[in-house]
This record gives sequence, structure tokens and C-alpha cells, in this order.
Amino acid sequence: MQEKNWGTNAINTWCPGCGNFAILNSIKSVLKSLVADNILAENIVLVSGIGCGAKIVDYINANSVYSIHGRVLPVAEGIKLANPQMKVIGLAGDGDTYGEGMEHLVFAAKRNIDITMIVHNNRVYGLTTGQYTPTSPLGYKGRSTPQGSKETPINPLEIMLASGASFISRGTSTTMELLKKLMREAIMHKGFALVDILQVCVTFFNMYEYYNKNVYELAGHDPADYGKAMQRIREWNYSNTDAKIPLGVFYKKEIPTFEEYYLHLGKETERSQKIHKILENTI
Ligand SMILES: Cc1ncc(C[n+]2csc(CCOP(=O)(O)OP(=O)(O)O)c2C)c(N)n1
Ligand code: SF4
Repeated sequence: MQEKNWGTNAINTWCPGCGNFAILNSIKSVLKSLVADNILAENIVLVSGIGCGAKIVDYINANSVYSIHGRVLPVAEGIKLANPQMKVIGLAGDGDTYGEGMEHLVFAAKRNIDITMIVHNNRVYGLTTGQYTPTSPLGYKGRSTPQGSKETPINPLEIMLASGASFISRGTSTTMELLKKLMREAIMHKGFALVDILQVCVTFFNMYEYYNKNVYELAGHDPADYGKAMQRIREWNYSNTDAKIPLGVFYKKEIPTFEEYYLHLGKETERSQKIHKILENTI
């Protein structure tokens, strides 16, 4: 059997040095490994939003849907519920996911629907040239905050843990081997999985030096312990302080998924079939 080519002929418009390249190469390698493990390529679907990060689906030869800004998860949830056999993977920026899409993110986590959300978190709106986002640090100077942002950032991982997500992890675009590991584990996890990727936007918020200096990989952490997960998640609050930035899986738990609660839908279908029969016989 000929090996599937995951690349496309689309011209890549990302800036040279953009962290999105590391995410693209990592996800392609993970998709390849899934197929090698007998997951059918046709049973994988990528859903993206709008933004630099979202363009990733142009560059991957897989089933994919471009949704609208902030609406990756409703589309992904619809696909998953209609086709429970699919591996559904959302890919979008932090503006898309933690700004416009925050409500959908909270509800996807609350439902524990079996979807993986991969966030290209450059902590800035890249495509629209540098406005601040929910994870930009206090004082961030960009198009919409020329005097520096006056807001403290949110910690999206804390929100995810409080909302019920059953897999919460963080990687960076500077550590590809770890990134591949996290993405694969998230995709294989049964339930709602988040991979927050500190993706460096070289043009509007170049954090290479800061991340290289501060990130470290979690070791000896028990991801089944909710309290410990919260503690580790709170070690770095997305402010640009000197705090060390943990990477890895913070929380992981097998709990019933949204789809499992909806198994009774089969009965509903039977019921509507019976109604159809009655109508056919009487009208
Ligand atoms: C509802 C809506 N609001 C605003 C826009 C304009 N818009 C397009 S891309 C974008 C920024 C995307 O930023 P982010 O999601 O952080 O992704 P990045 O470009 O940084 O990868 C915005 C605001 C839009 N398309 N739709
Ligand atoms: S603007 Fe930033 S995120 Fe967008 S392609 Fe350029 S470096 Fe990447």
C-alpha cells in the first residue's frame, strides 16, 4: 500500500520563523502515526476557524472544515455527534478559542465530548496584525493597546479544569518531540482534550527567548489528582513574570463522554421510524 502524502500544494503564507510550522510538522507526523496504528485516514477530520493558525488545514491533506471565527467547537461537536466513529480535531488561535469561542470551549469541556482542541496560543491576534487577546500579558503593546494592555491575562487551563475537561495539557512550538507526544495522547484520550501550545508569533509577539529560558517539563506529577493539577496549572498565570512554565499533561481522567449519555438517541430514531410508518399507512 502506498503511504499517504499528508502535504498539499497550497502556498504557505506564514512568516518565516513562525511557530505554526512546528505545529504543522508535528500534527502531520501524529496523523501518520495514527494511520500506521490502523486508524483510517477517512475517519479523521480537522476543523479550523479563522486566523494564521487556522490556515493549517490548507496545508494538510486530510478531511477538513474551515468554520468561522470562534465557532470551531460547535462544528466539531456536530461532526462528532453525527459520526461518533470519527476522530475530530479542532485547530485554532487563542483569539479564536479563548476570545470569540470561550463559551463554546467551556461547554465542550463541561459536556466532555470526545474531541481534541489544539490551540495555537501566540497570545496575540496574528492575522489581524497584533491586537491583544485574553492571554496577552498585562502591558502588552499592540495595535489595539498602543499604551500597553491594562488587563491581566486569563489562565485558560484553569478555566478548562474548572469546566470539566478530562485532558488538559500544554506544549510549545519550540519543543516538537513533546508536542507530538501531547497531541497524540490528547487525540487518543476518550473525552474532551485540550492542548494549549505556546506558539511563537515572531512578527507581533516574539517570545522565543522568554520561553526558552522559562519552560520545563512536568516530572513526577500525578495527572489524576485534581488538586495537584490545579496547583501545577497555577504555577504560571500567563503573565510575563519570571515564574517557570510547566509543560506536559496536567490533568487526565476517564469519565463518561457526552456521546455515551446520548446513546438513547438510537431509541428516538426507532420511535421516529414508527411514526413515519404510521403516517405512510394513514395519509
Ligand atoms: C467574528 C469575527 N470577528 C473578527 C474577525 C476578524 N479576524 C479574522 S482573523 C482574526 C484574528 C485571529 O487571531 P487568533 O485567533 O489569535 O489567531 P492567529 O491569527 O493569531 O493565529 C480576527 C479578529 C472575524 N473574521 N470574525
Ligand atoms: S503573523 Fe505571527 S502567527 Fe501569523 S504567520 Fe506571522 S509569525 Fe505566524
